[in-house]
Amino acid sequence: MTSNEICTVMQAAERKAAELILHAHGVMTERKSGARDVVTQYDRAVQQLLMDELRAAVPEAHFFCEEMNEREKLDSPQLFIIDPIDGTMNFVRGFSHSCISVAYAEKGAVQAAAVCNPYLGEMFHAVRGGGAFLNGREIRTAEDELANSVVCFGTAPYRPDLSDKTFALARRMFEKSLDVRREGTAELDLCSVAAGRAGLYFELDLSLWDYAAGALIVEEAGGVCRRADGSPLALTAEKSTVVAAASESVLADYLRETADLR
Ligand code: LIP
Repeated sequence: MTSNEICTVMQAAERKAAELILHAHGVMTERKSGARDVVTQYDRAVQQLLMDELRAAVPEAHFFCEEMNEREKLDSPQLFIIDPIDGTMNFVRGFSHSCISVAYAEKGAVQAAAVCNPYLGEMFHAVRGGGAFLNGREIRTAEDELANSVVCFGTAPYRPDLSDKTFALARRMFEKSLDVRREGTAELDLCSVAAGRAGLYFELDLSLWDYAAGALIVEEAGGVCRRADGSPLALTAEKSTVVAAASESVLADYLRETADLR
Protein backbone atom coordinates (compact mmCIF):
# COMPACT_ATOMS: atom_id res chain seq x y z
CA MET A 1 0.00 0.00 0.00
CA THR A 2 1.16 3.53 -0.72
CA SER A 3 1.35 6.19 2.00
CA ASN A 4 -1.67 7.85 0.38
CA GLU A 5 -3.67 4.63 0.59
CA ILE A 6 -2.60 4.10 4.20
CA CYS A 7 -3.58 7.69 5.05
CA THR A 8 -7.03 7.03 3.63
CA VAL A 9 -7.36 3.96 5.89
CA MET A 10 -6.19 6.04 8.87
CA GLN A 11 -8.87 8.66 8.23
CA ALA A 12 -11.61 6.05 7.83
CA ALA A 13 -10.58 4.41 11.10
CA GLU A 14 -10.58 7.78 12.89
CA ARG A 15 -14.07 8.58 11.58
CA LYS A 16 -15.31 5.31 13.06
CA ALA A 17 -13.58 6.05 16.36
CA ALA A 18 -15.01 9.57 16.40
CA GLU A 19 -18.47 8.08 16.89
CA LEU A 20 -17.31 6.45 20.14
CA ILE A 21 -16.22 9.85 21.43
CA LEU A 22 -19.33 11.71 20.31
CA HIS A 23 -21.61 9.14 21.97
CA ALA A 24 -19.51 8.72 25.14
CA HIS A 25 -21.36 8.39 28.44
CA GLY A 26 -20.52 7.11 31.91
CA VAL A 27 -16.87 8.08 31.42
CA MET A 28 -14.69 6.38 34.05
CA THR A 29 -11.35 7.99 34.83
CA GLU A 30 -8.24 6.17 36.04
CA ARG A 31 -5.06 7.88 37.24
CA LYS A 32 -1.81 6.98 35.50
CA SER A 33 1.23 8.95 36.76
CA GLY A 34 -0.90 11.34 38.79
CA ALA A 35 -4.12 13.36 39.04
CA ARG A 36 -3.34 15.24 35.84
CA ASP A 37 -2.38 12.13 33.84
CA VAL A 38 -5.56 10.13 33.35
CA VAL A 39 -7.04 7.50 31.04
CA THR A 40 -10.64 6.45 30.40
CA GLN A 41 -12.35 3.42 28.97
CA TYR A 42 -12.85 5.47 25.80
CA ASP A 43 -9.10 6.04 25.34
CA ARG A 44 -8.67 2.27 25.41
CA ALA A 45 -11.71 1.56 23.21
CA VAL A 46 -10.65 4.10 20.57
CA GLN A 47 -7.09 2.76 20.60
CA GLN A 48 -8.30 -0.82 20.14
CA LEU A 49 -10.64 0.16 17.31
CA LEU A 50 -7.84 2.02 15.52
CA MET A 51 -5.41 -0.87 15.96
CA ASP A 52 -7.95 -3.39 14.65
CA GLU A 53 -8.75 -1.29 11.59
CA LEU A 54 -5.12 -0.46 10.81
CA ARG A 55 -3.87 -4.00 11.42
CA ALA A 56 -6.52 -5.33 9.01
CA ALA A 57 -5.16 -3.04 6.30
CA VAL A 58 -1.44 -3.25 7.16
CA PRO A 59 -0.98 -6.63 8.93
CA GLU A 60 2.78 -6.33 9.29
CA ALA A 61 2.70 -2.88 10.93
CA HIS A 62 3.90 -2.26 14.47
CA PHE A 63 2.31 0.14 16.97
CA PHE A 64 3.54 2.82 19.35
CA CYS A 65 0.48 3.97 21.34
CA GLU A 66 -0.21 6.08 24.39
CA GLU A 67 -2.32 3.45 26.15
CA MET A 68 -0.03 0.49 25.42
CA ASN A 69 2.65 -0.93 27.68
CA GLU A 70 5.06 -2.48 25.22
CA ARG A 71 6.77 0.06 23.00
CA GLU A 72 7.59 -1.04 19.47
CA LYS A 73 10.88 0.01 17.91
CA LEU A 74 10.55 3.42 16.29
CA ASP A 75 12.63 2.38 13.27
CA SER A 76 10.23 -0.43 12.33
CA PRO A 77 9.59 -0.74 8.57
CA GLN A 78 5.94 0.20 9.18
CA LEU A 79 4.80 1.82 12.41
CA PHE A 80 1.61 3.53 13.54
CA ILE A 81 1.96 6.15 16.30
CA ILE A 82 -1.39 6.61 18.03
CA ASP A 83 -2.88 9.01 20.55
CA PRO A 84 -6.44 7.72 20.80
CA ILE A 85 -7.77 10.79 22.59
CA ASP A 86 -5.40 13.75 22.61
CA GLY A 87 -6.83 16.17 25.14
CA THR A 88 -8.03 13.50 27.54
CA MET A 89 -8.59 15.99 30.37
CA ASN A 90 -10.76 18.09 28.03
CA PHE A 91 -12.70 14.92 27.16
CA VAL A 92 -13.17 13.95 30.83
CA ARG A 93 -14.28 17.47 31.78
CA GLY A 94 -16.62 17.95 28.82
CA PHE A 95 -14.76 20.74 27.05
CA SER A 96 -15.56 19.16 23.63
CA HIS A 97 -12.05 19.89 22.36
CA SER A 98 -10.07 16.70 21.83
CA CYS A 99 -8.87 14.74 18.82
CA ILE A 100 -7.84 11.34 17.53
CA SER A 101 -4.29 11.27 16.18
CA VAL A 102 -2.51 8.69 14.02
CA ALA A 103 0.88 9.04 12.35
CA TYR A 104 2.38 6.46 9.99
CA ALA A 105 6.17 6.08 9.87
CA GLU A 106 8.58 4.02 7.80
CA LYS A 107 12.07 3.34 9.22
CA GLY A 108 11.88 6.25 11.64
CA ALA A 109 10.40 8.90 9.31
CA VAL A 110 6.73 9.93 9.47
CA GLN A 111 5.13 9.58 6.02
CA ALA A 112 1.44 10.18 6.71
CA ALA A 113 -0.69 11.85 9.36
CA ALA A 114 -4.37 12.16 10.24
CA VAL A 115 -5.90 14.17 13.09
CA CYS A 116 -9.67 14.11 13.60
CA ASN A 117 -11.62 16.60 15.74
CA PRO A 118 -14.98 14.81 16.19
CA TYR A 119 -16.67 17.80 17.76
CA LEU A 120 -16.17 20.12 14.78
CA GLY A 121 -16.14 17.39 12.12
CA GLU A 122 -12.62 18.46 11.13
CA MET A 123 -10.21 15.95 9.58
CA PHE A 124 -6.64 17.17 9.09
CA HIS A 125 -4.34 15.00 7.03
CA ALA A 126 -1.03 15.04 5.21
CA VAL A 127 1.21 12.71 3.26
CA ARG A 128 4.90 13.67 3.02
CA GLY A 129 5.46 15.73 -0.11
CA GLY A 130 1.74 15.92 -0.84
CA GLY A 131 0.58 18.97 1.12
CA ALA A 132 -1.71 19.35 4.13
CA PHE A 133 -5.50 19.29 4.06
CA LEU A 134 -8.52 20.11 6.24
CA ASN A 135 -11.64 18.20 5.13
CA GLY A 136 -10.01 17.73 1.75
CA ARG A 137 -9.16 21.40 1.14
CA GLU A 138 -5.46 22.34 1.11
CA ILE A 139 -4.28 24.43 4.05
CA ARG A 140 -1.27 26.71 4.45
CA THR A 141 0.26 28.34 7.49
CA ALA A 142 -0.33 32.08 8.05
CA GLU A 143 1.98 34.68 6.50
CA ASP A 144 1.88 36.99 9.51
CA GLU A 145 4.89 37.77 11.66
CA LEU A 146 4.83 36.83 15.35
CA ALA A 147 3.58 40.28 16.43
CA ASN A 148 0.45 39.76 14.32
CA SER A 149 -0.18 36.15 15.38
CA VAL A 150 -2.08 34.23 18.05
CA VAL A 151 0.18 31.83 19.97
CA CYS A 152 -0.94 28.46 21.38
CA PHE A 153 0.97 26.75 24.16
CA GLY A 154 0.80 23.72 26.43
CA THR A 155 1.38 23.79 30.16
CA ALA A 156 3.28 20.46 30.42
CA PRO A 157 1.02 19.58 33.36
CA TYR A 158 2.88 16.34 34.16
CA ARG A 159 6.01 18.43 34.85
CA PRO A 160 5.30 21.07 37.52
CA ASP A 161 9.08 21.66 37.66
CA LEU A 162 8.71 23.28 34.21
CA SER A 163 5.88 25.63 35.25
CA ASP A 164 8.01 28.71 35.87
CA LYS A 165 9.68 28.39 32.48
CA THR A 166 6.43 27.56 30.67
CA PHE A 167 4.57 30.58 32.04
CA ALA A 168 7.56 32.86 31.55
CA LEU A 169 7.57 31.84 27.89
CA ALA A 170 3.79 32.27 27.69
CA ARG A 171 4.04 35.74 29.24
CA ARG A 172 6.77 36.70 26.76
CA MET A 173 4.71 35.39 23.83
CA PHE A 174 1.67 37.31 25.15
CA GLU A 175 3.79 40.48 25.13
CA LYS A 176 5.18 39.82 21.63
CA SER A 177 2.03 38.53 19.86
CA LEU A 178 -1.69 39.37 19.60
CA ASP A 179 -2.74 36.87 22.33
CA VAL A 180 -2.13 33.36 23.68
CA ARG A 181 -4.29 30.24 23.96
CA ARG A 182 -3.99 27.07 26.09
CA GLU A 183 -6.49 24.70 24.47
CA GLY A 184 -5.40 21.36 25.98
CA THR A 185 -4.49 19.21 22.99
CA ALA A 186 -1.09 19.43 21.37
CA GLU A 187 -2.17 17.80 18.12
CA LEU A 188 -5.01 20.28 17.58
CA ASP A 189 -2.69 23.16 18.51
CA LEU A 190 -0.31 21.94 15.80
CA CYS A 191 -3.21 21.71 13.35
CA SER A 192 -4.18 25.30 14.27
CA VAL A 193 -0.71 26.38 13.16
CA ALA A 194 -1.03 24.35 9.94
CA ALA A 195 -4.44 25.88 9.19
CA GLY A 196 -3.21 29.46 9.69
CA ARG A 197 -5.25 29.99 12.86
CA ALA A 198 -2.19 30.27 15.12
CA GLY A 199 1.26 31.48 14.19
CA LEU A 200 3.15 29.46 16.79
CA TYR A 201 2.73 26.68 19.34
CA PHE A 202 5.13 25.51 22.03
CA GLU A 203 5.17 22.99 24.86
CA LEU A 204 8.07 21.83 27.03
CA ASP A 205 7.13 18.20 27.68
CA LEU A 206 5.37 16.03 25.08
CA SER A 207 5.32 12.38 24.16
CA LEU A 208 5.80 11.32 20.54
CA TRP A 209 2.09 10.51 20.11
CA ASP A 210 1.24 14.12 21.12
CA TYR A 211 3.02 15.61 18.10
CA ALA A 212 4.08 13.00 15.52
CA ALA A 213 1.05 13.56 13.27
CA GLY A 214 0.68 17.31 13.80
CA ALA A 215 4.35 17.96 13.08
CA LEU A 216 4.02 16.50 9.56
CA ILE A 217 0.79 18.42 8.96
CA VAL A 218 2.53 21.67 9.97
CA GLU A 219 5.51 20.98 7.69
CA GLU A 220 3.33 20.02 4.74
CA ALA A 221 1.35 23.25 5.27
CA GLY A 222 4.56 25.28 4.94
CA GLY A 223 5.50 25.61 8.61
CA VAL A 224 8.44 24.40 10.68
CA CYS A 225 8.50 22.06 13.67
CA ARG A 226 11.55 21.80 15.96
CA ARG A 227 12.55 21.25 19.57
CA ALA A 228 11.89 24.39 21.65
CA ASP A 229 15.56 25.42 21.38
CA GLY A 230 15.33 25.33 17.57
CA SER A 231 17.20 22.02 17.18
CA PRO A 232 15.78 19.27 14.97
CA LEU A 233 12.82 17.30 16.29
CA ALA A 234 13.67 13.61 16.38
CA LEU A 235 11.33 10.61 16.27
CA THR A 236 12.08 9.50 19.81
CA ALA A 237 10.50 7.50 22.62
CA GLU A 238 11.85 10.12 25.02
CA LYS A 239 9.70 13.13 25.99
CA SER A 240 10.55 16.22 23.98
CA THR A 241 10.02 19.94 23.85
CA VAL A 242 8.25 21.16 20.72
CA VAL A 243 7.86 24.47 18.94
CA ALA A 244 5.88 24.78 15.70
CA ALA A 245 5.89 28.00 13.70
CA ALA A 246 4.11 29.27 10.61
CA SER A 247 7.47 30.09 9.01
CA GLU A 248 11.22 30.17 9.61
CA SER A 249 10.80 33.91 10.24
CA VAL A 250 8.27 33.38 13.05
CA LEU A 251 10.50 30.66 14.52
CA ALA A 252 13.44 33.08 14.43
CA ASP A 253 11.32 35.73 16.19
CA TYR A 254 10.38 33.15 18.88
CA LEU A 255 13.99 32.07 19.42
CA ARG A 256 15.23 35.66 19.57
CA GLU A 257 12.48 36.86 21.92
CA THR A 258 12.94 33.93 24.31
CA ALA A 259 16.73 33.55 24.26
CA ASP A 260 17.04 34.80 27.85
CA LEU A 261 14.47 32.25 29.06
CA ARG A 262 16.07 29.09 27.67
C1 LIP B 1 -2.05 16.09 26.30
C2 LIP B 1 -1.44 17.08 25.33
C3 LIP B 1 -1.42 18.46 25.97
C4 LIP B 1 -0.51 18.40 27.14
C5 LIP B 1 -0.99 17.38 28.13
C6 LIP B 1 -1.20 16.01 27.52
P1 LIP B 1 -3.15 13.70 26.30
O1 LIP B 1 -2.16 14.85 25.71
O2 LIP B 1 -2.14 17.10 24.12
O3 LIP B 1 -0.99 19.49 25.10
O4 LIP B 1 -0.42 19.65 27.74
O5 LIP B 1 -0.03 17.26 29.14
O6 LIP B 1 0.05 15.47 27.16
O7 LIP B 1 -2.48 13.21 27.55
O8 LIP B 1 -4.46 14.31 26.58
O9 LIP B 1 -3.17 12.65 25.24
